[in-house]
Amino acid sequence: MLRRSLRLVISSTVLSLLPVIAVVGSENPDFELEAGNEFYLHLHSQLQPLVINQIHSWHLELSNGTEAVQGASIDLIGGMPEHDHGLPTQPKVTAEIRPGVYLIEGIRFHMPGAWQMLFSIEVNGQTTNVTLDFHL
Ligand SMILES: [Cu+2]
Repeated sequence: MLRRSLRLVISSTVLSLLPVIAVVGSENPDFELEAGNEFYLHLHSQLQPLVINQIHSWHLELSNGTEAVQGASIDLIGGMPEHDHGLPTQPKVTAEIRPGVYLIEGIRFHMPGAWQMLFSIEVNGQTTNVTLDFHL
């Protein structure tokens, strides 16, 4: 039985030109991330509560603080740094289902512990990397 304890440690790493930033959590399987005052991410799991071994989708809502950011190209990878392995699947953004809302399909976490997701967001030729750390 997996009880999901949501303790969020969120950090953002911006590889390109933007300053690094971070941190806000919420109580359900939603995650809020901020990258350099430039982007705000709201990640919403379609699987609630978030449990292991179920393939599911997330919605990634991307805004610049005032409006939706449309047409972004988003890649993601995930894994467990402490175990030195990745996700058992290769989730992908498959659609922008509403302006600024991106559908990520194929997410599955196969063990409890500390997970990390790295989002690479390209808008207008600039790439911003944002890291989400959380516990399952
Ligand atoms: Cu592991």
